[in-house]
Amino acid sequence: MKSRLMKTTMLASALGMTAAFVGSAFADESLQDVMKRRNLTEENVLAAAKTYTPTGGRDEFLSFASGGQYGGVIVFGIPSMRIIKYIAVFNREPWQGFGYDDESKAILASSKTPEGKPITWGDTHHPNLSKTNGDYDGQYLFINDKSTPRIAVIGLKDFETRQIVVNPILTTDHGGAFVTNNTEYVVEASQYPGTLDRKYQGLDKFNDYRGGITYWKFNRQKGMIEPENSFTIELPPYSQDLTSTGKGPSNDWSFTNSLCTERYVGGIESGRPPFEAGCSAHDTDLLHVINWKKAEAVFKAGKVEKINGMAVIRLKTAIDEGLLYLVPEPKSPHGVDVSPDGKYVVVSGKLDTHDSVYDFDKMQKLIEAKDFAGKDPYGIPILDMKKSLHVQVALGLGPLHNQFDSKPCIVYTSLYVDSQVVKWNYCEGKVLDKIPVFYNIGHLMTMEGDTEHPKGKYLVALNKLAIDRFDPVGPLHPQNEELIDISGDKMKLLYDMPLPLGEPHYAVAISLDKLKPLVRYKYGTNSRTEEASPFAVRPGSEHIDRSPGKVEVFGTVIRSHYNPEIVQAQEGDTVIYHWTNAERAEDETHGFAVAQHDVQLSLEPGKTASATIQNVKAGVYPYYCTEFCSALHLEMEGYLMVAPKGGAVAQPAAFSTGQTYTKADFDKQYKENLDTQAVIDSVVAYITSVNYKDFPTVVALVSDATDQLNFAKDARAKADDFSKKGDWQNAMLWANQWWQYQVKAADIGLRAKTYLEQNGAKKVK
Ligand code: CUK
Ligand code: CUA
Repeated sequence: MKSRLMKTTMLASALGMTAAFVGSAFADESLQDVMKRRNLTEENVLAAAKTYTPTGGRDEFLSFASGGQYGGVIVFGIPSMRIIKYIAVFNREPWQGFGYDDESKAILASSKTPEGKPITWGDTHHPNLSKTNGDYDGQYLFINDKSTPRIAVIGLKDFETRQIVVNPILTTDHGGAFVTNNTEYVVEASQYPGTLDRKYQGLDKFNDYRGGITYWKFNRQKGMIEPENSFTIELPPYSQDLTSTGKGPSNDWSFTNSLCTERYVGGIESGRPPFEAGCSAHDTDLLHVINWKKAEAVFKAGKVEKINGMAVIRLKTAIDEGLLYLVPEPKSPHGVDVSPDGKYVVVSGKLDTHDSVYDFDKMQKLIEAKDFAGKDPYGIPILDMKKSLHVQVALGLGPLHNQFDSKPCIVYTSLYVDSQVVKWNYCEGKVLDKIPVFYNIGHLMTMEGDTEHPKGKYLVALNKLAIDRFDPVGPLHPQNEELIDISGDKMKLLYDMPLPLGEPHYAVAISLDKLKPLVRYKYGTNSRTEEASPFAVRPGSEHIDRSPGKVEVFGTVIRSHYNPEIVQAQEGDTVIYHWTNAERAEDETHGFAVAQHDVQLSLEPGKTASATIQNVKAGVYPYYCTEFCSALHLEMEGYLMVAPKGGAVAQPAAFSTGQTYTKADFDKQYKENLDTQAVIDSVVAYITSVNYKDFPTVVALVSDATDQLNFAKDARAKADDFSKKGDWQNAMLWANQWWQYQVKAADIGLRAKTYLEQNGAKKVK
């Protein structure tokens, strides 16, 4: 044991020497020297200082970006632009065990298509946060999958996906996930028209195809969408696009635009002009103006038709009940965004150089007076565009998306073709500033910029192309997310962040102080449902249940062993492992992989997760921990032993290290353990001499160290017992195990001591 410690010390000093040697080239430079050597301007250095976060520092905001084809969500900090987490949603993600443990497999299984097809990816576009009175509350995140019309619910206690609902009547969705002001509904609008019953119907009947907008009822207490309390409004086959929900005076309304009211069907292979030609033929498309509060009442009154189990308000009902209107919008529009005060609806026409600002009050008056400019082919009343508009402002080429500032009347719009962000005043219709971005920006995001109280400060440009911005890595480039300072009159570019996993579309950012994530799970939690797992066991009550054809393991993991470590089975058995991580220490995650099997669990402190292996083949399969959790991580292992059918199950041979221990060996180890205890006692004396109870982080560390010391006490008692019997072999083993627990306790104790010293702990009497 001693030699192992000495080796470590030698290694550390060797590394220290190497680092000093390599670093001497510019370790002594001044700031001016560095600026000169790296060719940095003062502005560069200022930008760096605005984003740099010293070790242990925190961000002001946390951002959730959709991952596009990655199928999940990307979490990064602002202003540091450090990626903090990838959240698996519609995709399998082995690091988090998502789609690998039985608990999350159940979530992915529930997200099959109505026809029963399992899908292991998603095309995520629009994340949105739960809101209370129009502002983010930090409880839940929602996101859509465009490719298979689905909405996912992510809990922000542990940043994990907890539910996926599948839309049974739409072909695709794009105008989701948007959230009403008190998270009553999560909105999902279709994109490409289809048949609501999902049956075949020829393209000659395209005008009979339909779109729809689904209002998924969210139960905040359960943290779940309730499909039985959700409904869809049938819409014409106009290729609905983005949606924005109302605020303040427009609270009860939602707005969904459309990109192909031409209802054009391409067919380039048979000589027809392509979709893009026909779908951009008209100068205007149509914005859907929907009273969802009224629709809810219509749904509750039962004026719906069930299609594939979904309650549908048919078009005719929607028209008769006065909950659906249209207003022309130029031209092949994309972004639609309701202003923070809820009075204006800002629409970007991709093929128009203008943004159009609609006045909600004017539209209401037209609706009340039944002052319509006409009807569409499906009988939906159309409001007059001019009479509905507040102002139109020429911004540049390819306006896409809009986000609001904390300053009144200020909005930012992305210009895809121009590769610019434009800052303008939507009350007065004035352009204020423009900044180039690299390149071809899609969405943009300001802090809490789609709520009733945007926070301003920063803007992130979510650029579609990076081209020459980063170190080349082949034809597939990362995306380029650019951080822009918007606190002054002029926008200032601060930072380029390469994002090399999927393509974010929209992103949302929330003040860090609104989030209250867990440090550890309550002991034995199924993290995917946040409920107590029926498979959790406490240390000391681990067991293996056997029945014909089945071996079920109820085990625990703690540094650095599994209990049980040897599992015997027979060929053809189903083997089920349930592991509970008995650690309480922050960040002490263990993994669980079974060699040559598709099994990889992530076991965070307190979590219970399961893995089922069906029809095991005869063989020797080590299982091991996949997180480097302690000095003896590599020894955190076990064996799944699968005997051939009818073959005998052999027990491990009697213990032998190939060395016979003597009393002298044992006494030597015993003394070392007592010396180690003296070191631990001195650390404990320091900790208890200061006001450690004022530091929750330290309190948690102390409780974990106390656990380890109790385990050490048990091991010491066993060592004592065996030594009394003169069984030096077992006595020595338990003395070693005692020392293992001591080392863990010492490690935690020293971490607590460092924390206290760095955070100004004070002596107590
Ligand atoms: S969309 Cu991709 S840039 Cu799906 Cu909101 Cu506009
Ligand atoms: Cu547990 Cu490595």
